[in-house]
Amino acid sequence: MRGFLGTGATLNADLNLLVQLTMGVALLVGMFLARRNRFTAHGICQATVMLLNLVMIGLIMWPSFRGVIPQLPAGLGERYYAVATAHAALGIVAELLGLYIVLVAATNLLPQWLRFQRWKLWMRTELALWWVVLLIGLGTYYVWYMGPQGKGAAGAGAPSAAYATVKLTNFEFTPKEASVPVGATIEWVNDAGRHTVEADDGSFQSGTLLAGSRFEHTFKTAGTFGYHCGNHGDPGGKGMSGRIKVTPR
Ligand code: HEM
Ligand SMILES: [Cu+2]
Repeated sequence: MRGFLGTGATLNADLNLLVQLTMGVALLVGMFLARRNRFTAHGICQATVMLLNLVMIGLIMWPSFRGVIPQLPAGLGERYYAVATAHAALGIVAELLGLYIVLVAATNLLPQWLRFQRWKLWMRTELALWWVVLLIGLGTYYVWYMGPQGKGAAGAGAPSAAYATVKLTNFEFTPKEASVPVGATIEWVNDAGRHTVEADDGSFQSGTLLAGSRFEHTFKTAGTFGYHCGNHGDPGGKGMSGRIKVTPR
């Protein structure tokens, strides 16, 4: 689904953006709680953020990053892949370090030699690293959805290049051929009938779409992707079929 911030990003990306900003602020609030010696509240606050972020990584960020992995390391010369990779790599470190600190501070699970004593050093390092990751995350959002290619023709009511719609009407895909930059999401909207959207190479597949249903796929690789309706078309542009041209950034 299209997001609510008007940038052409997906709903997941917009949700993640808001939750991440809230959690970043929550960690700062948690730091002030510690300064005021309210250590229980501090611990609950910081641990909640660490655990909630595990959910955000599992549900949104890791699935999204999986689309980037096939482009590595060749794609690292491009901003689109480089910024996401730097973010993900540091993000993994920040999350693991955070969980480790929670383990040491809130449980007795770790043996003595795995426990640290210098609380301030560890927690300050984690907070700084977290904010670096957060900022690179904002950078990822900018490059993916708001940069020169991200926003595309948005503004004048035209579909943004980052998010385009193909309609299924009259046993046809309209437009039959769409051209979008890497990272764009195509949403197929079925007006009538029972159809499917299936990549000729099997890389995406909608299942049966009834009237009014939608399906979307994000293209993270450049190339031309033929697709067809499993009920009324065949691979290779036969019958009810279409093509998405994904251009490099
Ligand atoms: C401290 C931990 C982390 C923080 C604070 C954080 C923060 C953010 C923020 C603010 C965004 C921008 C919103 C968005 O585009 O969804 C973002 C996006 C993203 N993050 Fe993270 N992140 C963290 C960890 C990770 C990890 C561990 C991975 C992957 C292994 C990851 C992969 C991604 C990807 C791929 C995106 C783009 C998602 C999309 O727009 O589809 N992040 N992150
Ligand atoms: Cu069909």
